[in-house]
Amino acid sequence: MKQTALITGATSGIGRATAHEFAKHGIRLVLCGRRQERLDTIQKALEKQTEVHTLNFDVRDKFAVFEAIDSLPDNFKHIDILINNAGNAHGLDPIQDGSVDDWDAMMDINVKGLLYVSKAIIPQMTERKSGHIINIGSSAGKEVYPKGNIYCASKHAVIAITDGMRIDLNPFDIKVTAINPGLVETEFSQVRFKGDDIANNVYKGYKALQPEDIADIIYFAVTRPAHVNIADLLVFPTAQANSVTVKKEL
Ligand code: NDP
Ligand code: 8X3
Repeated sequence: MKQTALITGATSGIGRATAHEFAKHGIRLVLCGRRQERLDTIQKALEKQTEVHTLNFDVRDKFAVFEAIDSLPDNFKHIDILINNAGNAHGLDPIQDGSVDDWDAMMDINVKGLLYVSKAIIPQMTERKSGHIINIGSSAGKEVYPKGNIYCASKHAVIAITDGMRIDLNPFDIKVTAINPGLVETEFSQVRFKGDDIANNVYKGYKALQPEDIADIIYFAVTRPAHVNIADLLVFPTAQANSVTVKKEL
């Protein structure tokens, strides 16, 4: 039977690449994000390959999350695969100089937003005793790097939540996976540095992961046999050994 995937943060980067990868394989798509124009463009491109429905909401707004997911038409309501991908870093500052607004954004989007979307989807999965939840964590959820403080905390929380989900959803045969990338060339640094030129240098001098590399891994994870769950995966570009060790040729 045709599967349906709901992807948050589908307007850019890893989420958009995953939408393209899933569409190639005929997976029905519910694409979420705040930028409607982009959702429309992606929908138009992918509708040649699969059925696509878009939802426009801010994951920080719990009422909007529940309302949007509740509004899904019958042929998109049954979600087999949830990709909790929406998220970003906001700022890169020592803790003593950090902006409270940046901290709020990271905890509200990366942690609480992921929880709201999960809360809206999990009941149908437990009822059916099936489903696959993939949370996009980060290498920043495995180690803390200088000035990474709250972003790293939010991604450590994503990994803890993923582990907790896997335990609590174990009686329901629901797979739960964390995929934790290192440096991926997306709009991530544009958002982190708020459009500052620094963002243009983050991926220079080495070959960073591309969003398609992560999409490929996500597709691999969702196509394992029923008895196989990729629980937790850390993936770096070859040039990266950890958060602060990157072989650059500038
Ligand atoms: P992008 O900035 O390219 O994409 C982020 C996506 O998240 C966009 O589609 C954006 O959509 C969505 N988003 C952001 N804020 C909200 C919000 N408040 N409500 C709804 N959607 C939101 O970055 P990436 O593709 O790199 O990031 C995707 C995930 O991967 C994030 O969780 C990030 O932390 C993680 N990650 C990224 C790495 C990297 O190096 N790039 C490495 C490790 C993990 P819109 O603005 O339209 O709402
Ligand atoms: C994104 C990778 O190293 O900027 O999660 O935190 S990093």
